[in-house]
Amino acid sequence: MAARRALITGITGQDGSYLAEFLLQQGYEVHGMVRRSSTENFERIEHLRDRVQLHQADLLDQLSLIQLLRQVRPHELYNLAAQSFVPTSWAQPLLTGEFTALGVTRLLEAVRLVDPEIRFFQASSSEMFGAVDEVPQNENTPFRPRSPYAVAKVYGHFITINYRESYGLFACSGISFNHESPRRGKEFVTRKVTDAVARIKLGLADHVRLGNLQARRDWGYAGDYVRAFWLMLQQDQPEDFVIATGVQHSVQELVEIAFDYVGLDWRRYVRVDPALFRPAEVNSLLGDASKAREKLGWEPTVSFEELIRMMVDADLQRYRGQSSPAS
Ligand code: NAP
Ligand code: F7E
Repeated sequence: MAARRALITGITGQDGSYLAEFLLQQGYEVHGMVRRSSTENFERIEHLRDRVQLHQADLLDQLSLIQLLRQVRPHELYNLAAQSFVPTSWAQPLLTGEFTALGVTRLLEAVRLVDPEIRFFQASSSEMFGAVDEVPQNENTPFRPRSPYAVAKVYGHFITINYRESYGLFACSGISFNHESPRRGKEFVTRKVTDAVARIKLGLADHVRLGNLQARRDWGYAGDYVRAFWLMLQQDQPEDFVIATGVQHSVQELVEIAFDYVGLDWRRYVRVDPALFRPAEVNSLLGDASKAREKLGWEPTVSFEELIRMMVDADLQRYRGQSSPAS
């Protein structure tokens, strides 16, 4: 039987690289959409380069998306591409809206035009819950977004549901809480901390500047989350799911665990910088993934402590020049 074809937008990002690995293990023919840049940015998928097929297109360019779908004719399409860093969304709100909100409609329009049988996954975000009304948050919790990023994701979420309801597309939205890994971008707080811990431990830095240490998040492991994305597209009916661990920590607890792990007292190295506080903060997020557990049989496998230690170890190895290509 011919292999199923999957197309991933955002394949060069953290989740895209894990999803590509996972789908290859499942026997898929994996295609990835990449945008043109003056230098290639394929670090996270370098170890997969001979097993995935990459195609240039851009979420800003409708025709490029249509042509891409015509060329690949995927059975499953995972939309992971976005401007995903919350602080940048205040500096570039319009661009964030173009990528993260309207980009979803452009892809859905391409699906509708080229092949409405394509199963579509949209990477929605717990940031949509924002200033939360209830704890923990589930699929029915109202959205009170607090950043241009979160507002754009709310649009992406509802346009996905709208195309399901209007045109009968198999379109699903996965509302993921924060998920991290050694491949997380260094601007996000977990990786910023584990990278700094490694540099401080090795004598390459003497402090790290952070913002709000009191913010609380439900942090999981990216490798677990991409499995849930896939499971959502294997169901009989398209539905939306919260993906979360159900365990919450503060940024300060993250810092304590990471510094403790290498035997350092965080208070000597962490400086709180008011410039890193956000214009509107999301103080606390905690997910209820009961529906994913029950209907998808999905469970996270990596605890927060294991995740942070995994990331510190990978950053130490990287600075010692011992990193493996897939770390
Ligand atoms: P990421 O590491 O920032 O990756 C984003 C990807 O989007 C990159 O491959 C990037 O390509 C691509 N991209 C950005 N703009 C594009 C454009 N105009 N055209 C084509 N590609 C473009 O993000 P991630 O952490 O893997 O997250 C994946 C998705 O899940 C994102 O939509 C994010 O908003 C969402 N999400 C993430 C989390 C989380 O905790 N990680 C939680 C909830 C939702 P370049 O390499 O060229 O920059
Ligand atoms: O911030 C606080 C910051 O940037 C987490 C994205 O993947 O998850 C991510 O968004 C918390 C915030 O992630 C620093 O104020 C303190 O409260 O790691 P982050 P995020 O904003 O939660 C969601 C689910 C997504 O969808 C997004 O795409 O940590 N914090 N000090 C800091 N954050 C950063 N970045 N840097 C600091 O120095």
